[in-house]
Amino acid sequence: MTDKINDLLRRVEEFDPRTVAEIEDFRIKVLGKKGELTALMEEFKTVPAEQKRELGQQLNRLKAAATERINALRERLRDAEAENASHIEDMSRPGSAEQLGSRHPISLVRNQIVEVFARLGYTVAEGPEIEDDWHVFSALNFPPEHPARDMQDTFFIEKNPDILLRTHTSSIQVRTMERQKPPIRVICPGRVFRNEAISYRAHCIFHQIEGLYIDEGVSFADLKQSLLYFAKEIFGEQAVIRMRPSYFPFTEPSAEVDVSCNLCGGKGCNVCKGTGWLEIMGCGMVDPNVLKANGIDPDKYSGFAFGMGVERIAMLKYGVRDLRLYFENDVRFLHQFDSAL
Ligand code: 2U9
Repeated sequence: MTDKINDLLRRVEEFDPRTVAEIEDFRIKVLGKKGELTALMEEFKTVPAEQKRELGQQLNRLKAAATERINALRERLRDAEAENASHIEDMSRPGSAEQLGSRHPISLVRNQIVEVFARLGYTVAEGPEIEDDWHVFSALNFPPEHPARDMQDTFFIEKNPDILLRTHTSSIQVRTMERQKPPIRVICPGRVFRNEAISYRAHCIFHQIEGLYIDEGVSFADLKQSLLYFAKEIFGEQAVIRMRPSYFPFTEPSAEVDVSCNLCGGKGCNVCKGTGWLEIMGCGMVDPNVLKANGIDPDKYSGFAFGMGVERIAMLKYGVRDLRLYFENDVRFLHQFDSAL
């Protein structure tokens, strides 16, 4: 009987099927109800008691080896057959296109704005989103009772009200002045946080780009010409700008900047609310108090600064009516900007 067991074991080990069906035939022939192993089991019942232990172990080993080999062969062939099947499918079928991602419109516009100022000699600076009172308010000439310092407007860290989420990227310029002597020419993009109700025109998180230029003899005319260049680069050669007097704690004099409405060419439409102008940013000459607070002599140096919301510029450039679309990340919205730039 040992010879029969060894013979079957050898055939199991040498079994080399080409198809899954061949394996199934072999399985039935060896392990099936009328198979060779079942026959050996029957024969085992008739062997003398003193041989039972040894032959029983041999039969168990044979059964385990046959089951294991059949399962392993079946798995290997199934994988191979599945692979072959996919190769012999309709060869003329078009391939499946890779789903390409696209840059977020806010990144596109941010990069474009940064590039415009890079051409004017500005370098990019970045800074922390979690800031302290000095870099966001005090160094920028905000009086102690200014409303921006209020819990209503700014996210403070509860345990330490000196720590807060920056409400503007001006803190980056303050940090630049700590590191660098004039001439300074930096462009500062980043996320900012304000405690505001979310609507079609406001969000508690948005993106700003601010610029700062400090040197001897920097004038308001330099500011005006730089911003006109910016407007033409972003909104087109036909764009013109106008400035309206305004107020910010960190600049004096200060102005709000409008660009001529792209849609109606300045005639007046529903986007520009009949005025022919769209507000794009704020700016001004850096307040001497700010220069002084940051260790720069206001009698020797002067400078200008400007700030804009990237979402707003992107809305005006692409005619997006609801700012919340930028945060929802619906691919049907995002993919429209694939080839926009
Ligand atoms: C320093 C000195 C001056 C940055 C400036 C503005 C005007 C401005 C707003 C536009 C829309 C912010 O996103 S917004 O809400 N910004 O109007 N920002 S001047 O002035 C600075 C910055 C840093 C040291």
